[in-house]
Amino acid sequence: MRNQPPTRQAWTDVLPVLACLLSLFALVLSAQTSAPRPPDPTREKRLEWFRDAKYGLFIHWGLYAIPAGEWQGKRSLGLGEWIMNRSKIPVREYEALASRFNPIRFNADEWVQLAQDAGMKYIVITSKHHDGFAMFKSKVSPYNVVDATPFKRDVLKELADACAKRGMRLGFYYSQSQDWHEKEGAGNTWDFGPDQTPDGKELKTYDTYLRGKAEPQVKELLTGYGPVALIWFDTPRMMTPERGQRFADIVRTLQPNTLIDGRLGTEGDYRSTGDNVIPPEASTEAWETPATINDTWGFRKDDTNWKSPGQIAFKLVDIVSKGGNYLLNVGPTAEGVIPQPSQDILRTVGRWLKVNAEAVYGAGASPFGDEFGEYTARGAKDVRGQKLFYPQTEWRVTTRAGKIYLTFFGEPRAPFEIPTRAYRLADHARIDLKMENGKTTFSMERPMLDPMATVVVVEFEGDRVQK
Ligand code: FHN
Repeated sequence: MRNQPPTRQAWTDVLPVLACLLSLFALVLSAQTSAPRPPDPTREKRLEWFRDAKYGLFIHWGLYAIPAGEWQGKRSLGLGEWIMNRSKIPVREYEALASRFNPIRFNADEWVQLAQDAGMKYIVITSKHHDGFAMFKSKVSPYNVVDATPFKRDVLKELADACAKRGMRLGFYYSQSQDWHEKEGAGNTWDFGPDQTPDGKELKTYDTYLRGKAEPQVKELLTGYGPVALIWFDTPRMMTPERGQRFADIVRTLQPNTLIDGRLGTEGDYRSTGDNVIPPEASTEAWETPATINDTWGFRKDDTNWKSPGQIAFKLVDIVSKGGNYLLNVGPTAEGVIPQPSQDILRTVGRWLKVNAEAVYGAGASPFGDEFGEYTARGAKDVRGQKLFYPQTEWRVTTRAGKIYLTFFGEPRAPFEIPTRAYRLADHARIDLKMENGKTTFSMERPMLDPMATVVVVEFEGDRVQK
């Protein structure tokens, strides 16, 4: 079907069976990932806004923004927020960064405004990353932004207020398992030795940390900042289902509508893919790809490997056409500024989204799938033993009742076969159709109206055309 969606007759035939196709996709995917979940109407209700939102802003911000990828004059490789681990910085030295944290240019309203300009529908910020430092006022540990820094302002509170004022949903990233500041938390092997023996026997009294810091801090997040859209747990090391359940119970008890991501260690509300991983196929299960705009999450001064607006727009539509959400990250500086290139990229995509919103927010997944690409016919596998997938990136399909959106990222090479009544979403210009060999086709006007991505809308029930 490459470059050839079904003809008009075929579409009317195909549409009633789309639901079947989608459930087939879901079956295939769930067979590959996890067992299908039993239907849960309460979870589905909680997920309603999330399924419509599609696009969120991830913010990784903490003390690591100060060294910004360099420790004692030496470049520290890896992710900016992992510097304490990568450079094996002792707790006593790393925590001294707190006395230098004074991001006087932080302005919560501006951050929320950026997310809105970018067309993002929710924000998720690191409330505590693996370094153990809380970006909120915590009674549980003085190692927090109010009690340990000259800044003395509760970053999360300011952001929560700005979000409430502007109608933006706010969620909190919380590293429940790794806490390199705490003797009994997971991950700090350079100060406190290994977490476990090679055969898995725990060497730390991990539950002391969980019950003494992580669980009470999650309670603080759920009681002091208004409605919390979601808690984004991460890297569930040593998180048995029982331990995970304790967090889930806290969330469900304090804020039953708060979503739990897929990295708690017990079942959450939706599936989180690997970092920057976009699955090759669609799924009806709710899912989200967390992704970097350059190569790091926390700010690194040497990372300028920005993805272009075109790449971001493609990934967003690709994800939406597979039924998922895109949580795209920025890493603010130690002064509290979101790097200008990140802002420019996000706003450029935001301008595209303003005119093409209909194809994205609340849109359904592709009923087809051929356009995603294909697995290698020779059965070659990658290093993880997964079958190699060759993605196609020319166009994607999203849907809404009575409409199919064909988003083109390049000029289609051959005339594109479609049913009649098609128009460009950005300016509602009718698409000229041709009859060729008994098929209705169109050729994209060249150059494309928007070279980044041009959306063609096909309305398949004639009477409903609103042009
Ligand atoms: O270790 C973290 C990493 O620093 C970052 O927070 C990402 C975001 O998805 N999560 C972990 C790695 O998967």
